[in-house]
Amino acid sequence: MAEPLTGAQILCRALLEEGVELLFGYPGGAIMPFYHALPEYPGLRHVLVRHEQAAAHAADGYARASGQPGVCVATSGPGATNLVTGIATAHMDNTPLVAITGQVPRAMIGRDAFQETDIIGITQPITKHSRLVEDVEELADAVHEAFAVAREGRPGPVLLDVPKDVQNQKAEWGGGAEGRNAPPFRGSAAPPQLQFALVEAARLIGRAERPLIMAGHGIILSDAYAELRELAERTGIPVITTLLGISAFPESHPLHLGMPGMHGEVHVNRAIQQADLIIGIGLRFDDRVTGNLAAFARGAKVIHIELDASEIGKNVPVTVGLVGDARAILGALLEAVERRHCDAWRAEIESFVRPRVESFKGGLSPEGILVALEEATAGRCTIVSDVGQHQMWVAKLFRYQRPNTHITSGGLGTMGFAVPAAMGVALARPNEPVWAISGDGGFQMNMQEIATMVQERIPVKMAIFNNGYLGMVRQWQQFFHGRRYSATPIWSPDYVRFAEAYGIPGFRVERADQVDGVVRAALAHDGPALVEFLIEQEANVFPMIPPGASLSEPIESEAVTA
Ligand SMILES: Cc1ncc(C[n+]2csc(CCOP(=O)(O)OP(=O)(O)O)c2C)c(N)n1
Repeated sequence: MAEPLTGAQILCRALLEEGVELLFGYPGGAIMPFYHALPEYPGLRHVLVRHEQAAAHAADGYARASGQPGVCVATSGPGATNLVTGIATAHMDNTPLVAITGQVPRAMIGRDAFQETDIIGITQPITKHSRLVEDVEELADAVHEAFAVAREGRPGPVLLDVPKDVQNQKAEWGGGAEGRNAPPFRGSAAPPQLQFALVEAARLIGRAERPLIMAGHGIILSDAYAELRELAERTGIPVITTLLGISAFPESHPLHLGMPGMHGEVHVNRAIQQADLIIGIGLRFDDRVTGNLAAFARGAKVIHIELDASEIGKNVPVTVGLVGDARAILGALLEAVERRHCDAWRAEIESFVRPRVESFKGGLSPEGILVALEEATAGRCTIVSDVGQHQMWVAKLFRYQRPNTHITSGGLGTMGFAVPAAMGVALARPNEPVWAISGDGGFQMNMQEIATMVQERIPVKMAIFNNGYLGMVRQWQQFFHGRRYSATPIWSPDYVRFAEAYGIPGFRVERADQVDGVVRAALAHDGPALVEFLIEQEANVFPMIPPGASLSEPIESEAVTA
């Protein structure tokens, strides 16, 4: 006979049935029954964060690194609203996430009860689905539905709002979520009706003189590395990786070109502008990639491979749209594509390459730091970056060789993401170092999470690129606001003493000759460690496409503002 359980117990069991092992959360009044039940389920490890935003980012990092949905938990009202930035971040970058919030008891909903917010209403535009669980009888199914929706198709966040009295309500446990543990991030195989489009795409690929592949996050989400590589090698077509596509293709490969868009390399953007065919795979051609749309790749036909049909033709006109899972579509496309090469076109692109503009006048350069990191780890690490100038340096200067080893908030551009997300990544990847690289601004947004790392023994290595400014905004002020540095100089605490206060090693690096030793010392420490790099204050990220300009109009040096 089925045993009666409380809603809270049913919630825990349903999570276990979904294969959940890890939750990031923070308790409070409306979620207390759930926290009361939790110790009865030791298979569910709970990581107590210091701010609910960090719970959502940590769950996001865990999901991106493991391929399994991340789970975060918060109480009603302020706990739930603190999750919002993390949920929106996951939504923009298609991370499967299940957020569970406590809600005031059903009878009090709509009465402005203590800590009541309409979190369903708030999160509807930033989730795939948000659901108020109105009765304990619905709870197990609601959990299974949440995981299915978070995983299926284009992944994303789902929120379950569970009133406190539903958590206390009793019901008989029926269990049984058979068949719901579907493998993550997989689409279905290309259906036969795509055949015509595949033939047309293969014909365009065979005939193009200046073709390019633009690989986005979809390659990582669908695990299509091998297929992408095969397509590139069979055709000789150079591969561009977008910010979220970084690490979808080995950077040492002779066909890898680099990153496109606002801070993309000049030769990459020029190649786009001269291309006669762009094969876009698992990307949405967002404005940071295309620059001024009207002037984007005017001479190119576009083949767009995308899981989400609504993306096809949303931003750029598409000649052939192939809707489906990138891996399945590429597999089918490979059957139709013939071997060719693109030697003349590659030589032409090679002639576009410019020497890297270093805006460092002898100070500590990000390039030196990232090279040291690469050497000290032999490339075996995952890097989680925050948002700003350092994010662009981390994207462009580390040579990613292994799949899915670069993690960042690409779509929402959420400062404060790196430190908590890296906790989730480190728990998903216990056998390799995980570095969170932040600016001095973004680091201060979630640096409280060091306490979580210490309490939970999460060995994240944290690097702060300290330039004393909200650097990326300062750069825009320098170029587009006549150097009026309004609200961008930012004070920091003494990070070495700050680390000490948390009982972790802290290092300050001021000169290039200290970099290597400190990086190795931080890596050698068995636990979290903090390294502050004092980089040049007014260094800029080049090249830069001014807002509204086309990819053909890069700013390549300081000369413009001199
Ligand atoms: C939560 C949030 N607030 C504001 C911004 C706008 N913003 C983008 S980059 C940036 C500056 C980042 O400064 P810092 O963290 O010091 O990194 P740096 O650019 O100096 O490398 C700001 C304020 C943002 N992206 N996210």
